[in-house]
Amino acid sequence: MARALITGITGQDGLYLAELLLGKGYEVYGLIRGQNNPKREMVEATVPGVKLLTGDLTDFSSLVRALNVAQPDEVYNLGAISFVAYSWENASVTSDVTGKGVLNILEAVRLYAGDDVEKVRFYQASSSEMFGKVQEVPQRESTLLWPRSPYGVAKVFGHYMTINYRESYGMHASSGILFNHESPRRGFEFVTRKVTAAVARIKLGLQEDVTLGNLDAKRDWGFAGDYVEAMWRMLQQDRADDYVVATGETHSIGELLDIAFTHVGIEDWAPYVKQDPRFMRPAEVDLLIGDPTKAHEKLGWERKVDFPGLVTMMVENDLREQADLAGK
Ligand code: NAP
Ligand code: G4F
Repeated sequence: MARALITGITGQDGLYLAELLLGKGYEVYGLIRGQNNPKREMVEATVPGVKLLTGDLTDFSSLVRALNVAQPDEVYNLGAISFVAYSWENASVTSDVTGKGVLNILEAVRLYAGDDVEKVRFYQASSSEMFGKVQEVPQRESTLLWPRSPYGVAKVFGHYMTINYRESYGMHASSGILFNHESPRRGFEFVTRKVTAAVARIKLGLQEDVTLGNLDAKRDWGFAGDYVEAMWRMLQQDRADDYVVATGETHSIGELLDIAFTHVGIEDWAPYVKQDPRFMRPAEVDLLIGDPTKAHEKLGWERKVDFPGLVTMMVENDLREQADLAGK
């Protein structure tokens, strides 16, 4: 039975990846941080087969201990401070976790594997946020990186460190440059979930409007359940490599609002949407669109859920969830 260790098990991708690996018969370990993490119960209820180990990406010895217990064939490093807006106000801790945390786990894996350098296959959760002030449209694996946020800068460090461990030590270390991916498990701080939860609450009469930041931003949005499949496929290749995972389409916040509001029968969303500079960023990534050709050709990966399907899936989930919460 193959064994895997996932950091970031309490997050959106950690849960989908754990479900995928459990379904394939893996023994799955998840790293959970903090002395009484409030998400522990949710993880135990959602993916009951996962064995939880305590540890933190900033604590090297906790990673070594987790590796010794889990004895994994595959390590998926999904743990990070992942909210871009937060990273300006918390740049130092973002660098420690999202950047240096990658070095910590790479080094822990290298020491754990010893002479048998390919004993463990490693996945790093890199991000389209690394493209920042985009130098090419669409963005591909070779596009020059120009991050625009402390989060993006930390991800660039982790990305190049992963490549460096592959080239220096021969580690089977791959980096997935994933474009935005969303789901009913997305955190409420991200714009898609903020919108779908608000639309559901407006429809149910629980909220009057929603306040957003930059409505001109465009993203290449896919479904998280599709994207974890690409992570797993990367680690099944004979050679480690880097891959862009994206839909190849870009959509604006306006299109997101159109689909979400229309789905609950509201054609004109303007009266329900306010703007506040509070949600604007000091520097913005305006146009993200990925070229997933390499992932299609080498991994045989294809997305299954399109943008309208994703948004309506999230609105439907939030209608149920918000009605339950309100006792309706
Ligand atoms: P997420 O829902 O925000 O989950 C982040 C995870 O990291 C959580 O489990 C969190 O644990 C954990 N974490 C935070 N600080 C940690 C620390 N010091 N040590 C260990 N774990 C820590 O993120 P996601 O959407 O699932 O994304 C997974 C990964 O892919 C992240 O690295 C993210 O940056 C990257 N990524 C995401 C996207 C996207 O669109 N979703 C796109 C490209 C790349 P707690 O719950 O305890 O805070
Ligand atoms: O949903 P977002 O916060 O996602 P963002 O910044 O693109 O980051 C996500 O995707 C990255 C991949 O490129 C990941 F690496 C990262 O970990 C994370 O998962 O914001 C999307 C866009 C931005 O342009 C933002 O300015 O939406 C715009 N936006 C407009 N109003 C808003 C809001 N974003 C948020 N969070 N909240 C708003 O009210």
